[in-house]
Amino acid sequence: MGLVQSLVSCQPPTFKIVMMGMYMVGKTTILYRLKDNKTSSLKDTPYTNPSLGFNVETIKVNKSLHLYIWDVSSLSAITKIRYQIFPGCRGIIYVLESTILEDSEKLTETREDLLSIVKDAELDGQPLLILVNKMDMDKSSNIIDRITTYFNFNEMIKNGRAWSIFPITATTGQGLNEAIHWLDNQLTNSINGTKSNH
Ligand SMILES: Nc1nc2c(ncn2[C@@H]2O[C@H](COP(=O)(O)OP(=O)(O)OP(=O)(O)O)[C@@H](O)[C@H]2O)c(=O)[nH]1
Ligand SMILES: [Mg+2]
Repeated sequence: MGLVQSLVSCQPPTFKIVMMGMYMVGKTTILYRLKDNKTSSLKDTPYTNPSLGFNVETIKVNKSLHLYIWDVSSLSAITKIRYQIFPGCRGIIYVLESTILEDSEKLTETREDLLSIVKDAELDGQPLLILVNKMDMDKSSNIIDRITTYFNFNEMIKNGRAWSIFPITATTGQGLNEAIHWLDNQLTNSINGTKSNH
């Protein structure tokens, strides 16, 4: 729903968001955790299968903002079909695992994937929320700093794009509210015409 239609219908604006990341990092778990909005409840862990295409859900963040999140299968990066859904997107969620620094193959693939996303003209300037998922599996300290340093996000994400990185555990919902709150702020600022960085 566009902004003008939202104002006319008194419905909150709904922003199309694309969520991407390598295979099995937890994208679909995040989507259904957000949809159910059941945080800190281990027994309600969403059940997922490897996604073949897209999963799409409307997430009612609050009374003034809804997100229409496209969970894009990692396979779609290989088949290039994900580019078809980029038009009209207003924000990006990129998911990594807390254990990524231990997997050199995934590190290389992730760097290439992220670079292609930040260079994509259709997604130019859109806020980028980086989620480091599976924090329950993290055995090290300062993993967010170490991942940020490894990828050199400050250098990689240029052109004044707002970005931020949050630790989460999708199975429990830990950290998700804070992360989505950051995205909510970016999108609300874009409606109000103000711009903030991370
Ligand atoms: N330990 C742990 N496991 C998780 C977490 N989030 C997701 N998982 C598990 O990781 C596996 C993959 O999760 P999915 O949500 O299907 O991952 P995906 O990124 O959608 O995978 P593709 O659709 O194949 O790209 C599942 O077994 C999840 O239960 C988490 O925070 N901690
Ligand atoms: Mg999936």
